[in-house]
Amino acid sequence: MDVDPELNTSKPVEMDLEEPVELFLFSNSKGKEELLDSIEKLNLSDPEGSSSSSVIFKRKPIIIIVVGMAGSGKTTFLQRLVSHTQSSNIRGYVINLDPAVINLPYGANIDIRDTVHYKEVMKEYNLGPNGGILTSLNLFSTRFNEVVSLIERRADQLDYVLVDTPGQIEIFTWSASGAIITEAFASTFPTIITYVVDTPRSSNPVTFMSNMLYACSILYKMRLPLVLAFNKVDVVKHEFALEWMEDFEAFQTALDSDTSYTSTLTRSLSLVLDEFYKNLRSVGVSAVSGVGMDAFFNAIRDSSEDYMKNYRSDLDKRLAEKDTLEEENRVANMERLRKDMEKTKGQTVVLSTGLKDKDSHKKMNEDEEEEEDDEEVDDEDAILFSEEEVEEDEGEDEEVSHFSF
Ligand SMILES: Nc1nc2c(ncn2[C@@H]2O[C@H](COP(=O)(O)OP(=O)(O)OP(=O)(O)O)[C@@H](O)[C@H]2O)c(=O)[nH]1
Ligand SMILES: [Mg+2]
Repeated sequence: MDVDPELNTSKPVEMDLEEPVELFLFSNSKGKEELLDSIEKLNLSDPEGSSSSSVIFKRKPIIIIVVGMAGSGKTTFLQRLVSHTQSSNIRGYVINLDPAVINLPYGANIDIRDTVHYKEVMKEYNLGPNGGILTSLNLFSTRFNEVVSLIERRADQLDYVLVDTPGQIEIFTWSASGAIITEAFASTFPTIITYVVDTPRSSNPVTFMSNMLYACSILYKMRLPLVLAFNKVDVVKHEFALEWMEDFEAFQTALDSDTSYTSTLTRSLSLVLDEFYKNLRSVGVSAVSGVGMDAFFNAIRDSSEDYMKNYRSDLDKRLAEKDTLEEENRVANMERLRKDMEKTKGQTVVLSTGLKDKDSHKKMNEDEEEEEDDEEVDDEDAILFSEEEVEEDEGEDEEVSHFSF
């Protein structure tokens, strides 16, 4: 698989910081109209003029996001998928989202390590390893629309996009950046989650149950089709797992030898999980020997059909709700601006573009003081940043501007 020259580069990329927008308010009505017109054009809540619903959905490529407990074999599985796609003439694209991996056994087209230096993030923000990985992923997710655009441009030449995730599963599955990345993919392409299970380590029924509960929580959190890949079947076959999932009594029998509290709980939980098992596909694979690859890709293809039939409409609904909420916010912002315009009568107002350098803060603070002197302004309606907001935003900017891409 060729490495993508567009993103896979160690060359630092500067963030484009926009200048704050200065707007003059007029007291006469013609000026007001012109002003309102120009405000409409600014599209306050959606500066790029792009809303999620305007994204054109593509049936291809299918995105496969690989998640799983630390050491379950995600990276080795990705390596196996890459070699399988190469030998079967399937056109794939590989993304590594694990900033802490030292040796990657496959050539990633997009590698988070080329954009974010995890050790420097740890040093810079005085973080531990998990905080470092999480912050790196957060920083990367701020530019994830570029990744999606890149794939969109190549969509016709790709069948699958394979995505490796960090070892600590919760960093991806329970973080805001994980949700941003997943939603960015799922709103543009059919997206399937593959949950890699360490089969030998799950042969104990209680461990099996805790692993399944985790998979279940991911299914409900991500609301995308899920394929269970029982990995390492070269060591222990996965038939026991299939039997436990299909036959509730077989699982209860396996628990008989265990009389602890956890076993009683596990017994009750297995009743609940019955419904969950019906909602997923399971395959046995070995990332080392290559067993089960065809079955895995069949499960992915079926899941992608499922995605188109069942999951996509749900996602569309959620995106539409989000759009409605954003529109409401936009209208509220416009109303605040209109009220402020009536009060300030011709004074300079600095609109927040979300990007604030020190000079603009100074200027804003000066403006604020002037305003206080001249006439009373209702604090709630003021467009200028409050001190708290300025402090908060400075923190955010520091994170971006200190960070070397
Ligand atoms: N026998 C066997 N070992 C495997 C298989 N897949 C992975 N392993 C081994 O499991 C260990 C962990 O594999 P990784 O691919 O690094 O697992 P990972 O989930 O990416 O690990 P983290 O990213 O650190 O969470 C390595 O020693 C692999 O060689 C498999 O199918 N069979
Ligand atoms: Mg890994």
